Amino acid sequence: MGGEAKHLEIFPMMNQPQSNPDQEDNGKLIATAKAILHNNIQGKFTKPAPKLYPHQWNWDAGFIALGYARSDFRQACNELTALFRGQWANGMVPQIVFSVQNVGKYFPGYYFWETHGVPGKPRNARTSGISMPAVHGFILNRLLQLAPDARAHRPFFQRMFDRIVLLHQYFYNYRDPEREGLAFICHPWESGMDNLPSWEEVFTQIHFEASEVPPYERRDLDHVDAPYRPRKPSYDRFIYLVNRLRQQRYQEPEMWKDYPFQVQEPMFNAILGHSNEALIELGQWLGRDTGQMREWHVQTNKALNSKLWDDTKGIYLSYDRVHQRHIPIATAAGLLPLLCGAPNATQSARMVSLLQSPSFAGTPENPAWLCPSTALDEPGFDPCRYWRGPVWINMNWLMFHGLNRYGHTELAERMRTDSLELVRRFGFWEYYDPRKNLPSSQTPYGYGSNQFSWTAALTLDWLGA
Ligand code: 2M8
Repeated sequence: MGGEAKHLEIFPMMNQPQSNPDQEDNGKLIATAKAILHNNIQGKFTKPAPKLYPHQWNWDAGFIALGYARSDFRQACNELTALFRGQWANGMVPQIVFSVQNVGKYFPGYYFWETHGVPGKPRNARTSGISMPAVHGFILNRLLQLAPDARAHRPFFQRMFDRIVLLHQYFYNYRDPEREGLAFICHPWESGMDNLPSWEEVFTQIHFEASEVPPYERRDLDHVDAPYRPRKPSYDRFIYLVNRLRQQRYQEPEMWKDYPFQVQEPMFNAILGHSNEALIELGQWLGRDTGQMREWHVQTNKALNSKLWDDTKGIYLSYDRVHQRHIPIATAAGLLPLLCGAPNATQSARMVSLLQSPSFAGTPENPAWLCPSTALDEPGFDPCRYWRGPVWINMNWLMFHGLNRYGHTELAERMRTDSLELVRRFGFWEYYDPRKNLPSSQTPYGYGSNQFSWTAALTLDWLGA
């Protein structure tokens, strides 16, 4: 049986009719997407972008693995293997595993993080000192479904399963001190959605002297214009937090005692929850005891609802556990508990109507591509600035699966077609302007890095290539 036919069995949603007039166009998209991934390969792993991100990033590696799953399964496995070389003894998988070849090309680089010699950090990998969303469980499960010969790859799946369980143990042991079922993030970079207006709300509560921000020089602005990237005050705060962590030599749990940024975020926990479910399935296949994962899964879903659901807005919100307050900002991340099955039918219906409302979909006069990262009517919304409003393909991909899970297949399909249309019209950008009606002279539409790896990889996954 060919790879394509097998794929159609597993993902019936993606079964495209033969007469699709976009077939030829899809062929070009597929070829370009594959070339992008190929060009971004750096030894054993694939960089997120040619220049802006010259190392291996944590959740990028997961999405990127899917881009290889059908055409080069070995490379798909390499991506995860390379990332987990950076796993710390306590289970933490770092946000970045640095490539020795690209020293000095990204800030903050390995030396800035000062993780060298930190107890528990692997000696043979250069890493940052924080983590990222735990996509690896459900990525591994999809790889199992797509493996050309799953039994032959059983040792890989076994190894990765153990590593991922260790990562989940880390989140539940070190990032959930009250044993609520919700892991906290300690830095906006851990959310993957670095510049959400939500983080500003937390930052207004954190006070520090200018002298507590070590001197630094940004490299991102060498590649991307300033209006599309975080502003200086945000960057100062990012660096202030890194400095706090490195001063503590990353020693958990002691360092959390008076650490000011501890946020329970819905997407981060929904991803963890969805990966719990995947680990249960994988564990069954491997003949492992999955009791612990079942407990995690139930508890996380419960806590998402009891603590992060906002019944007035009809969306999940982040909770700042240091300042003990919810952050009342609607973001795409607040819809993503659809992914792990947390919402009940009423909650999911409310989120679906919010997603179709002017808050996310715009109005007939000013329609939007789905899905803006920050709701269009939030004061912090900015259509061009990183995570403040632009559409991200990985968020859409997650949302697509969440919506399908709840039977909202039409809306899921819109998430997919909007994404593919953005890529087709404007190229493989890191993020896209959500406004549909802009005159083409007014904006480049796509922002950040072009030839962006996860945009290419998830396009391939959606097209079954
Ligand atoms: C962006 O984050 C990095 C820091 O981790 C940066 O801006 O320098 C985010 O979009 C993040 O989600 C992504 O993983 C990373 C690499 O693509 O870039």
